[in-house]
Parts: sequence; C-alpha cells; structure tokens
Amino acid sequence: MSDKKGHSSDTDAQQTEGIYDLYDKHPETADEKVFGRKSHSDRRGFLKGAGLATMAAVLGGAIPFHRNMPAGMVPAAFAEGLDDVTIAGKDGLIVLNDRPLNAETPPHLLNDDVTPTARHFIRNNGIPPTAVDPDTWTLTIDGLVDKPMTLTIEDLKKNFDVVEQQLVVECGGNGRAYFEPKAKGNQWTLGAVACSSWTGVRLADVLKAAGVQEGAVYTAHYSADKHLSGKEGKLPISRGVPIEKALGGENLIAFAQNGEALHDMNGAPLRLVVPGWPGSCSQKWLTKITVRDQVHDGPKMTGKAYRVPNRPVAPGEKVDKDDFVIIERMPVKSLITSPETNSEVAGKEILVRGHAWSGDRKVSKVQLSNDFGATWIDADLSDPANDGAWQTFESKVTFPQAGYYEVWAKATDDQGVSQPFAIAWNPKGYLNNSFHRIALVVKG
Ligand SMILES: Nc1nc2c(c(=O)[nH]1)N[C@H]1C(S)=C(S)[C@@H](COP(=O)(O)O)O[C@H]1N2
Ligand SMILES: [Mo]
Repeated sequence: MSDKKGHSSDTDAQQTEGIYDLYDKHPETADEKVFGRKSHSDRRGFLKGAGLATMAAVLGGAIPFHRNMPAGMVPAAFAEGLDDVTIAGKDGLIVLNDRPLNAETPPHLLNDDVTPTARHFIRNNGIPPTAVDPDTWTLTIDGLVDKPMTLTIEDLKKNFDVVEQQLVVECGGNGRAYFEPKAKGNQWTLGAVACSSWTGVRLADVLKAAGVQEGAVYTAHYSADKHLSGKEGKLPISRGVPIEKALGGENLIAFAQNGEALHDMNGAPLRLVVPGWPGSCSQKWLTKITVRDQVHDGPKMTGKAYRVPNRPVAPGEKVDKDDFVIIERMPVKSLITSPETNSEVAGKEILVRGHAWSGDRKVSKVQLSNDFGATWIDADLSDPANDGAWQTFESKVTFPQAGYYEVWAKATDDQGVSQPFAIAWNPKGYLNNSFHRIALVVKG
C-alpha cells in the first residue's frame, strides 16, 4: 500500500487504473475486482474468492468484518492522500491549488486540542495582500449604525475587552472530494477544519459601540485581498451574516492566533472568526464591516456559492437557482485524529482519539465502530473550552483478531442530530458530514 491514492502499485503490476480511479468510474467492476463478487449477496463467496488475496495484499491484512462492508464502497485505505508540499510557516499541509492557494491538513496532524497555526488550513479565493503593516491597518464600521468609525488595531485593543477563545473554522466545502457525481471546486477531503485559539475583540462589542440601527438585517465584510483577475475594485469574496448571528458573543475580530500574530495566509493582521458557520463568513484581511438593511449580495453570497438546495435532491439532479438557500450553521461532525489512517497498529486494544463539533450547538455523544457500523461504543467526550470550540473524544477500541479494520466515528449533537452514513448530495458539494472512516491494520 505504498501509494495511498491507490494508483497502480507493485502489488498488481498489470492493473492499468488505480483502485481509487476504478471505484470512481466503474464501482461495480472495482467491487468485483477487489472482493471477487458482483453484489452484496455474493459477499459470502469473498473468503474463497480470488479477491481476497488481492485485497489482503493491498490492505495489509484480511478483513474480519467483511460481511458488514457495504458494496460499492471504497475502503478508507484508498480514500485519501496527496503529496506533501511545503508552505512557509505551515507544517505538513496538502496543497490542492496554488492560485489561489488552498491547502488542507491531514487528520492525524489535527490531533492537538488547539490547532497550532502551522497546521491551520488555508482557503484563499483571491490574491492575499502583501507587506501588510499592523500599525497602520484600519477597520471601518459603517452602514446602518449611529456612529460610523474607523479604528486601528491599537484602538480595538484599547477600547474593547480583549478575549482569547478556541474557535472552529471549517470550510463549507470540506469533504467535497467524496461527492459522486463530483462537484466542481477544491477537492477538500477532511482537513479544511481547525480550532486555533484566537485573540481579539468581540464583533458584538464593536457593533454595539457603533450603535446598530433598527432595520439592520445583515453584515457585509470587506477585505484587502485582490481578485484573481487583478482588476481594481473587483472583490474575490465579500460575505456576511444575519445581524442576530453577528451580535453573538462567540464571534471575534481577531489579531492573534495561538498567542502570536496571525499567519499571513490566515488573514494577517486582522480577520473575523465566526465559529460554527461556513469558513467563508470569517473574512480574512478585514478592512470594513457594513451593516445593511438587506441580505448582503457581495461576491460569493449570491448564485449557488455557499448555498444548498432547499430540499433533498438526487445525486446529479439539476436544481433551479431559485431553490438554493444560504448555508448558515455547519452540521454536526467528527474527525478521528489518532491513530493515523492506513497505519499498522500492534496489540488488540488501541486508543482512538479525535474531535467533534456542531455549529452553534454542543456535541453530546461520539460513538465508534470497528465493524462497519454493526455495533458502536460511546467514547469519552470533553466539554468545549468555550462556545464555538470543538470537543475532544477518546476511547479504547478492542479488536478481536489481527487483520484489516476500519474505525468509524459518529457524533450526535445536543438537538439529537447525528452524522449520516451517506452523503446528502448537493450540486456544489457542501456540508459533507458523513462518518469519518480510518483504515487500520492490526498486527497480532
Ligand atoms: N478576505 C478573504 N477572507 C476569506 C477568504 C478569502 O478568500 N478572502 N476565504 C474564506 C473561506 S472560503 C474560508 S473557508 C476561510 C478559511 O480560513 P483560513 O484560510 O484561515 O483557514 O476564510 C474565509 N475568509
Ligand atoms: Mo470556505
């Protein structure tokens, strides 16, 4: 299993397509090739079939719970992995695109309760500003307010409570890579999420000081990055949130990340952090917030951007543009951060650890399964450090014998909503909160 993406490897020299590609294009053929049977009901033939040898060789062991494994599903061992590329001040991020720069963090590098700056993902829509000067940077508050104002970062620190909070930022498109049919856009797998400790002032305090007027409906966020076209005045992104959300105490105008200046690619010197909502609400390189009397209509607010159909749709279905609604809170989700997927583990009892979150809500339970979802155990779950922080889960998982296993995680929030097994498909590939699966080879 040297090639994580499953492209032709030395274990199967005559194979022309990788298993990943094959599952992509011809799931039935792939299933037949891998398991040696056409349908789920034939699964019993698997142990005797020629597929066993192939599969065991590629995965590194037989699959004790193979009867439970749904047909047509790519084993998690093949479901992720691209080459590491280096970005200054970042550690181990996988680059998906270089212009604009987009990079995600492999789950096992997100094991810390508080995400180090070096491991916070990067999602840019345009070209970031260069040579920013925190001493002369200003933030303007205008629109439907009694006292429009322009403040330096020093003014923010002097005039408002400075607070430090652990806050989840997750891109609305995190998990897009697993949609079928494929959705256009960055093919995020699992790592467009992080929970750093941010220092700043509360957005609500600043808005209240400016005096939000009656009739305020939405905020509009502006920044100093440039559109990819380089055209003056053309904005790469300008989003906002309903005024009720903006006035929540969890949102920060942040000037520090994990006790130091923000990373250039994470919005230095000043950004919004709106936890639990699509990352796109958290404007980086923030220069202005306008309070509006209507839903904001800046770039990436309208059309199909950061929107989903207002009803469940079939995979591949064409949806009328009038049937799209703006994504608000992000759904309940969990991520296994230890052990690393595709690792070999020794011993029959393994500590499994990770994080769980649910936008604007608390997670009340995380469950783990090592038998493809047939049985589940409850993991220990920490309280969030503060509103908007993720929670950490941990549990020993026992494996009955050596072999290939998958560990699945499922979180349930305080409204009783759980992660689904299957992805609710939508045209732009947002909000994929299906179970996280890791692949483990247990050595006897
Ligand atoms: N000015 C500006 N702010 C932005 C963006 C951007 O392209 N420009 N991208 C948004 C999106 S889509 C996401 S998911 C988050 C990602 O934050 P990060 O790059 O610090 O991880 O920033 C948001 N804020
Ligand atoms: Mo995003």
